[in-house]
Amino acid sequence: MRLLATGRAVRFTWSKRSGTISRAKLWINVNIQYQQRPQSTAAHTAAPTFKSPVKAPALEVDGKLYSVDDWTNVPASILSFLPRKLHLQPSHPVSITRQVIESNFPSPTYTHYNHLHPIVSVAQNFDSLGFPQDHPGRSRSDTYYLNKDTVLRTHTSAHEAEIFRDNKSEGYTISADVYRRDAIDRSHYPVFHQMEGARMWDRRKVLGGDVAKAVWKDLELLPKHNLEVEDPNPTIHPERNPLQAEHHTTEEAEAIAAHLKKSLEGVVVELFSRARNAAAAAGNADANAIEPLRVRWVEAYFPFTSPSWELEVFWQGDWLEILGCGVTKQELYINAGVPHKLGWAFGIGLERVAMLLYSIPDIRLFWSNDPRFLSQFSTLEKISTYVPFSKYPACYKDVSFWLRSSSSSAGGGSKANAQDFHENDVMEIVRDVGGDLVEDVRLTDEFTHPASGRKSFCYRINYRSLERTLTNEETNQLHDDVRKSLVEKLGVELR
Ligand code: FA5
Ligand code: MG
Repeated sequence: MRLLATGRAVRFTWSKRSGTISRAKLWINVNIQYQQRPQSTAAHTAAPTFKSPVKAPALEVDGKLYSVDDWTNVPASILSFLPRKLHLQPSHPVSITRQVIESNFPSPTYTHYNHLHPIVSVAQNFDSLGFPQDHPGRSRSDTYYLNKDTVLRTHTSAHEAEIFRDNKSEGYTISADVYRRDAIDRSHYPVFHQMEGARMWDRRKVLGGDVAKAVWKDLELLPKHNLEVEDPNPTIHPERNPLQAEHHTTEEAEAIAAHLKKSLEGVVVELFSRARNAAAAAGNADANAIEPLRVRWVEAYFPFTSPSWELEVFWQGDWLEILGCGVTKQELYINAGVPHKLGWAFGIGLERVAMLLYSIPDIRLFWSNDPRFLSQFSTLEKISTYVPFSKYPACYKDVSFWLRSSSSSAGGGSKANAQDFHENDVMEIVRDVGGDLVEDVRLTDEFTHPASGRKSFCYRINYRSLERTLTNEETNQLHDDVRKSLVEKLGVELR
């Protein structure tokens, strides 16, 4: 869930427990080389190694120093994910999924970039893509900042501009880890992997300068499929999904959109036929569970494409969004010094696709080092339905609290009141205390006191380990710690 932050949050009381540090101690040097996550997916409380003070307040990551300021909000627990790089781990489902998708975008038309560093500038992540200054994605409630100019990339699109500028091939894919402050549930995780893809055509190089014709010709070369995809909307809609009329003709946008959609539908067909063949080869009744495959295009908005779409797949009774895409904004090519190019781009969530491909029920599993999970995956030729090793019992616990009223926070400034409260702050506190022992967190009640105007929230936390049964004492202790942390960090009053 991404909400618009209405106030500037200035919260710095990070807990020792999660390995983060208070504002007074920001000279601390976090050397994440020593912060591999623990062997299990259990509570995610890897402590950073604190080294001797450096002169200026700074954070050290991968041997590089980042100055710390009012924008810094990245906990050490999140930095500890940087070395994992699941998309490069042999036999990991995220890596196998990457390779299956890459095979649909072959070289030399497409160059594959898989080693781009996750720490990028605000300019790369947002400015280069035309994000407006007030876009909610820029807020500290949605994005992990190392400092005001530097973030953990929130998407692989952060590298688009530099690769357009590099101008090496007609297309590319970028696979990488990305980071977002987000909801907690089975399909959302603060670290996940995306693959970006892009394809462009050069006005000066296509036959007779006819881009639309060249694109249709290339489309004919794509593998045919007979998947029926629901696509009820017109390619271009003047208000909802406009043509970049000053740069493209309708024919050009139509051709690029058709090539884009056909390419991505080809990916879906490829993934599902592999999954179905695997299930059938194993004589598995689940082969039928994969059919009928329902897929649909919906209109979308991104600051760097127009028109834009998302592709959704019907999964476990609901529509699951797997990718966003569109016709690349011409300004990106112009700013990258290749104004004569035009084309499409997409960004796909690799975990989301891997969950569909292998029937993996919970996104936390990807981070597991449990051999009962990892041993089930081998190569892209041998895809098989994931067999859960067990389903351990859930334990639901509620926490209700009042936000501080605006008047009581006046002067304090650092605690949540109704203006600057953001749900992602609750999510991060729960994540910091409970780590992967939390399956999901849901808002179950919201209430405004009629007389005082104070706001109250109730969240239901589902504690469930993927690897063992939690004891009562353990869940009680975790929940108690969550409650304390909410009071300490958000200044809420428990009910
Ligand atoms: C983007 O990130 C755009 N950069 C995609 C794009 C690229 C659009 C190029 C146009 C051109 P979005 O925020 O929707 O878009 O994320 C893309 C995909 O990442 C989603 O469809 C989903 O599959 C995956 N995703 C998003 N948030 C999470 C999360 N918290 N956990 C796991 N997967 C996620
Ligand atoms: Mg989206």
